[in-house]
Amino acid sequence: MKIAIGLPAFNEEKNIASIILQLKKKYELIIVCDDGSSDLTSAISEEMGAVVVKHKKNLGYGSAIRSLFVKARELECDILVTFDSDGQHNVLEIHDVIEPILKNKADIVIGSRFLGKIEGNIPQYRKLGIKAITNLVNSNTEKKITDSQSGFRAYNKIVMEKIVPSESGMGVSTEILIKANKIKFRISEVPITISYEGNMSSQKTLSHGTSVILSTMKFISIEHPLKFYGIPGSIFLAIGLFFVVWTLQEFTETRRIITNISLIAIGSTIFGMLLTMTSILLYSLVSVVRERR
Ligand SMILES: Nc1nc2c(ncn2[C@@H]2O[C@H](COP(=O)(O)OP(=O)(O)O)[C@@H](O)[C@H]2O)c(=O)[nH]1
Ligand SMILES: [Mg+2]
Repeated sequence: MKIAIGLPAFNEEKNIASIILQLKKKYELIIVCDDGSSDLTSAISEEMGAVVVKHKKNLGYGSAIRSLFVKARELECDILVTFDSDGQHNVLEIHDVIEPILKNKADIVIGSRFLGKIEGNIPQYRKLGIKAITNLVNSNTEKKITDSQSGFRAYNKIVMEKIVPSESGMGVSTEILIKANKIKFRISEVPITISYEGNMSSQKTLSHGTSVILSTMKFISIEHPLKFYGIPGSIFLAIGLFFVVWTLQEFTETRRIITNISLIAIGSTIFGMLLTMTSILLYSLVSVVRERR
């Protein structure tokens, strides 16, 4: 089994050397994706014997994951482990994360922070955000998981061949899970410890969170357009219809049109029609695209 450890890295000159040093003791192949860092991240990584994929500009975490997939495939790896390069993960736990794949019990393994131990303080809002996103993902996948946002994961060869990540940002983590669910890949979780000691967590939590939620909704809406747009569409149409009938009834009785009620009738009907049309259009579009693949 050829195992690659893939490190997405953006300006990690402070941490990357010690991580590669620890990794090198156990794993031969380390792939670093330097995502347009302005510091010595790639120089240090090359010096320490890692394979380095460089992006000229900062393209985002998802683009880095994609480049790691491409490189690992090119090097014909059997397993790719993605591992954060900021020192929050524990090298000794890679063993646990790849084990289900080695035993052929899973295709994707997620190292879950919520099954394991959290060292230091994970900000509360952040925890809530991760849980909310995970619930959103779970509502659309068969396998229920606890940590959809963990960057510590292992993928087997078939996953690397079948899934091409397209999200450039942090949304990639949910994108992969939603796509994996569709192809019926086996996903399992193992506990990992995560360190929030020191200032290791990124500052951009709110914009990260929003972009992850938006991209998750995008993938879910593409997977289930009828459910996602069709059901709300029908609800608005039903409400619209109810108010239309009400308006007409009032009109026949009093010969007057009550503005509020008729406005709700019109608004809700139009909105319902838009949503219903969106669901049908998207459904047909997705079917056509699928047939062509
Ligand atoms: N390629 C790439 N990696 C990034 C970017 N931002 C963060 N990372 C890496 O992704 C990993 C996790 O990022 P981090 O900001 O620590 O997320 P957190 O652990 O969820 O707070 C680290 O290894 C970072 O170096 C980015 O813009 N591009
Ligand atoms: Mg981090």
